[in-house]
Amino acid sequence: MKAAAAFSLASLLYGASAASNTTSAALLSSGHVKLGEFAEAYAKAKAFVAGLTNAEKVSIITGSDVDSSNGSSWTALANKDGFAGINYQYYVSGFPMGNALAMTWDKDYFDAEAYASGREFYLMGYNLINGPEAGPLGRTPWGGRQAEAFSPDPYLSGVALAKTISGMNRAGVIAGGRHYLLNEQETNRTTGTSDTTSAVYSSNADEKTIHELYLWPFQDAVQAGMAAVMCAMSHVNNTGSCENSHIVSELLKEELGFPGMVFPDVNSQSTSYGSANAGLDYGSSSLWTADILNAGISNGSFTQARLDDMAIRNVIGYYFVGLDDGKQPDEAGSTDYRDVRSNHSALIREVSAASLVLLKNDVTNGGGLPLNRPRTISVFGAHAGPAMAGPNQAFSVQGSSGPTYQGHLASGSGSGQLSFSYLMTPFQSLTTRAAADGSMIRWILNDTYTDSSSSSGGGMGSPPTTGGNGPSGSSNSSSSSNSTAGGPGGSTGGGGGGNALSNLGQGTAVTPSITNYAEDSEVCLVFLNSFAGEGADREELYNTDQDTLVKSVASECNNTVVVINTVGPRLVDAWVELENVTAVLYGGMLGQESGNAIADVLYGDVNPSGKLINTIAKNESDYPVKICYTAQCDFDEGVYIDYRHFDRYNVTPRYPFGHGLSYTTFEYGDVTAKKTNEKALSATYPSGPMAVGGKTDLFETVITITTTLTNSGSRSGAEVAQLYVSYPDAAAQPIRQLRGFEKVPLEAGAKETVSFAVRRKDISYWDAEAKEWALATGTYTFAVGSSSRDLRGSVEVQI
Ligand SMILES: *[C@@H]1O[C@H](CO)[C@@H](O)[C@H](O)[C@H]1NC(C)=O
Ligand SMILES: *[C@@H]1O[C@H](CO)[C@@H](O)[C@H](O)[C@H]1NC(C)=O
Ligand SMILES: *[C@@H]1O[C@H](CO)[C@@H](O)[C@H](O)[C@H]1NC(C)=O
Ligand SMILES: *[C@@H]1O[C@H](CO)[C@@H](O)[C@H](O)[C@H]1NC(C)=O
Ligand SMILES: *[C@@H]1O[C@H](CO)[C@@H](O)[C@H](O)[C@H]1NC(C)=O
Ligand SMILES: *[C@@H]1O[C@H](CO)[C@@H](O)[C@H](O)[C@H]1NC(C)=O
Ligand SMILES: *[C@@H]1O[C@H](CO)[C@@H](O)[C@H](O)[C@H]1NC(C)=O
Ligand SMILES: *[C@@H]1O[C@H](CO)[C@@H](O)[C@H](O)[C@H]1NC(C)=O
Ligand SMILES: *[C@@H]1O[C@H](CO)[C@@H](O)[C@H](O)[C@H]1NC(C)=O
Ligand SMILES: *[C@@H]1O[C@H](CO)[C@@H](O)[C@H](O)[C@H]1NC(C)=O
Ligand SMILES: *[C@@H]1O[C@H](CO)[C@@H](O)[C@H](O)[C@H]1NC(C)=O
Ligand SMILES: CC(=O)N[C@H]1CO[C@H](CO)[C@@H](O)[C@@H]1O
Repeated sequence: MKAAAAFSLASLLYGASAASNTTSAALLSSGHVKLGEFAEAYAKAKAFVAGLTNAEKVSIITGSDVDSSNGSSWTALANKDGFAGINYQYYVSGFPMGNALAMTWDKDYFDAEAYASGREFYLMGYNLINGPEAGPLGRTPWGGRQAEAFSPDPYLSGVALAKTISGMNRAGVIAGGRHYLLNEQETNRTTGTSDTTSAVYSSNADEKTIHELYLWPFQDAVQAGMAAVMCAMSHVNNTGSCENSHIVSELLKEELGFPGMVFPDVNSQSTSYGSANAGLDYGSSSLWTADILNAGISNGSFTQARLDDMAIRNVIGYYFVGLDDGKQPDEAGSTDYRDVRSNHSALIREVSAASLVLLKNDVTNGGGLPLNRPRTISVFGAHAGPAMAGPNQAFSVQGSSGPTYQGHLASGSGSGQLSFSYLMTPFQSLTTRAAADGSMIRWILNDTYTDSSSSSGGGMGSPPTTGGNGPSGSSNSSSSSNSTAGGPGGSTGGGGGGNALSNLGQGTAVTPSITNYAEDSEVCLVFLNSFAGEGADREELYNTDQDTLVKSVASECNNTVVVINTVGPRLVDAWVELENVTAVLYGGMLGQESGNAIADVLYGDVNPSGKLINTIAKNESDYPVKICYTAQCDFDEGVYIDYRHFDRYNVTPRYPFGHGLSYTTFEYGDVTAKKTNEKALSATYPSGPMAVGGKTDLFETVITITTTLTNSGSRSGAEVAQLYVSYPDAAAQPIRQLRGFEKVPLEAGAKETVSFAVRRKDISYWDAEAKEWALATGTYTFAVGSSSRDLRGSVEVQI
C-alpha cells in the first residue's frame, strides 16, 4: 500500500513531462500498472536508485559496477546463456531442451526442470539468464532454433514459458524470456559482414496475429513474474526489435504491464535516444554515456523520468528473485568445479523419457514395442552411438550445423547448446540391457554403410574377428559348414559378400551389412536425427540417406523400430507405412540421459506419454511457411501456422498436433461445461484493473470443462487430455485451438475426473479496432481429446 502511494506521487513528478516515444504509461513511476508481487521489489529498487547520481544510473544500465559515494553499491548482473543447462560451463547438467520438455506436456516437469537448471545457474553465480524462449514460436518448420523453444501453439508455449520463468526465478535467478518479438528464423537475422547489400529481415505482422499468436506466450510469462526480456536481432516493421517503441513500450510495458528490464540480443541496439525512448532498458556504454544522456535530458531528446525508470528496471529483478539476500556464491570460472548437479540426472532421465512420443506401434504379429528380452537386436545409424569425438562439439553460431549429426544428438547448437559432462548414448544403454537380458546385440553405427568386402571378397569392410574364442565358437559343425564368416578361430575377417545372406544360427560373424544384420534380427532399431541450431536454418525436413537406411533395414527385418531425435518436425513418409516398420519413437533434444531415457521407453520401464508439439506433415509442401529470403517478411498467413493451417485448408497430416500413443489405452467420458462467472461473460471487453500481465480479469476462470479419463488397458500410464475450443464465426478464429491440457497418470483400470479451467483470455479474440480482447457472442464448442484430430467428446456453451 505504501508503495502504491509512492507511485502516484512519482507520476505527478514525472508523468506529465514524459516526452516522445516512451509514453508515460510505460514508466513504472506512472502507477499505470498495479505491481502486485513486484511492489516490494519496486519499492527497494526505487529507494536504491534514488540514492544514485545520473552517472551511476548510467553505469547500471550499461552493465558496470557502482560503488556510490553514498555507500550504495551495485555489482553488474552476471549474465549467462542457456536454459536447459549452462552454456559453456564445466561440470553442469544437460537437461532436455525446450522442444523435448514441451513434448512432456507436463506442467510439473516444466517447473521442476526450470527450477533444477536454475539452481545450477544460481550456484555457479549467474544472476540473469538468457532464456527460456518462446521466440521462435515455430512459424516455419525450417527454423534453425526450434530445439530451444517450445511449440508453435501459443497456448502450450505460454504455459511452458510461464512455468519455466517462474521455476527459474524461484531458484533465485532472473530468467530473461527471449527473443522478443517475431524472431522466427536465423537467415538474415544479421547483415553479412562482407555483403553490404544484405539486410536484416523485417517481420511484418498485423495486430491480430501479434496478439493471438506471437505475443500470447509472453503475456502469460509476464503474468507469471518474468522480470527480464531479451529483444531480438531481427527487425519488426522495419525498426530494430529493441528500438521499436510499439512492441517494447506499448505492447510489452503498457498493455502487458511488464515491470522488468528489456535487454538486447547481440548487436541489437543502434541508437542512443531512439533505443532509450523506445523502451530498451539495458544497453551499450558507448551509445549511452552520461554525457550523451544528460545532454538529451537538457534539450528534450530524453527525460530524467525515463533514465530513472531504466535504472529501476535494471535492478527490480534482482530484488524480485531475492538476490539481495547476499547468499549467492560469486560467479564461477567456466572450468571451476562446484557441486551443483545434485540428483538432477534422475530428473533429466525421467523428463526425457516422459517426453518421448510413440508415433506408431503395431503389435499385431508380436513385434513393435515394448521390447521383451529380444534374442537378437541390431542397431543402425550414426545417431545410436557416440560421435567420433565428444561429448561437446565446438560452439558454432552462424555455422552450418546440419542437416544430420554423425553421432548421438542430444542438444541443439548455439547459445542454447548444452554443456555435457557426459552423454549416455542409446548404444551404451542398449548394450547394458542386452547384457542383462542375455540378448545378442550388433551394430552398424553409420547411416550409409556399404560393405566394401563384397567386391573384393576380402575382409576389408568388416570388423576384425580377432581370436577364436568369440561367440562364434558356439556354432556347431552343421551350421558352421554353411557359414561364410570366419567361424571359430576365424582369422580372415569377414566372408565374401556374395554369401552374406546367411541365416541366424550360422555363426555370428555374418559379414556386416545393413541387410545381413537386419535379416538376422528379432528386432532392428534404426536411429535418425535432424540437427540445426542458432545461426542457420534447417536445410531439409527429412534426410535421404537416413530414409534409405530405414528402407534397407525394413526390407529384411519384419520388426523394424525407428527412433528419431530432431530439432523440428521430421517427416517420416518415405517409410512409415511399410508393414515391417512396426514402431516409431520420436523426440526432441533429450540432454545427457538421452540413451537411458530411450531405452527406458523401448523396454517398457516407462510407458510413453509424450505428445507432438507440432504437426508432422506428409509432405513438406503441406506447411504454409518457408524461410524468407527477402528484406520484408510479411506474415501473410496470419495465425494460420501448424495445425491451424492444416485444419483450415483440410490438409491431412501424417501425425496431427497433440498425437502420441501409449502401451495402454484410455477412454474419455462425457464432457460437461459450467460457467463459473456469468457476470464476466456478459461483458464483451475485460474491465479489470491493469496489473502485471494485463487486465486482471483476462486471467480469471470463466468456464470449467470436465470429463473423465479411464485407463482401459493393462498397464499404468499417463494421458495428456487436451481441450480444443471452437469460437463462433464472428470471432474469425481457426477451426479449433488448444486452450487447456492436463497430464493424468493412471494405474491400469483407474478412472479420474479431469477439469480444465478456461480463462477469459482463452475464449477471447483480438478486436483490432477496439484494441482489446473481446468475447464473441454465440456458440462456443469445447472438445476434449487425445490429439487435435482425435476428439472424444464435446460440449457447447452459449455466450
Ligand atoms: C545520497 O542519497 C540521498 C538519498 O538517499 C540523495 O538525496 C543524495 O543525492 C545522494 N547523494 C549522491 C551524491 O548521490
Ligand atoms: C538473405 O540471405 C540470403 C542467403 O544468405 C541472401 O541470398 C539474401 O540476399 C539475403 N536477403 C537480404 C534481404 O539480405
Ligand atoms: C507497423 O507500422 C504501421 C504503420 O506505421 C503501424 O500501423 C503498425 O501498428 C506497426 N506494427 C507494428 C507491429 O509495429
Ligand atoms: C540534443 O543533444 C544531443 C547531444 O548533443 C544531440 O545529438 C541532439 O540532436 C540534440 N537534440 C535536440 C532536439 O536538440
Ligand atoms: C532429488 O532430490 C530431492 C531433494 O533431495 C528430492 O526431493 C527429489 O525427489 C529427488 N528427485 C529425484 C528425481 O530423485
Ligand atoms: C518375423 O518373422 C519371423 C520369422 O518368420 C516370425 O517368427 C516373426 O513372428 C515375425 N515377426 C513379426 C513382427 O512379424
Ligand atoms: C559411413 O560409411 C560410408 C560408406 O562405407 C563411409 O564412406 C563413411 O565414411 C562412413 N561414415 C563415417 C562417419 O564413418
Ligand atoms: C546344431 O545345429 C543344428 C541345425 O541348426 C541344430 O538342429 C542342433 O540342435 C545344433 N546342435 C547343437 C549342439 O547346438
Ligand atoms: C545350408 O543352408 C541352406 C540354405 O539356408 C540349407 O538349405 C542347407 O540345409 C544348409 N546346410 C547345412 C549343412 O546346414
Ligand atoms: C519384411 O521383412 C521380411 C523379413 O522378415 C522380408 O522377407 C519381407 O520381404 C519384408 N517385407 C517387405 C515389404 O519388405
Ligand atoms: C511433395 O509434394 C511435391 C509437390 O506436390 C512433390 O513434387 C513431391 O514429390 C512430394 N514429395 C514427396 C516426398 O512425396
Ligand atoms: C517512432 C517515433 O515516434 N519516434 C519518435 C521518438 O521521439 C523522437 C524525439 O521526440 C522523435 O524524433 C521520433 O520521431
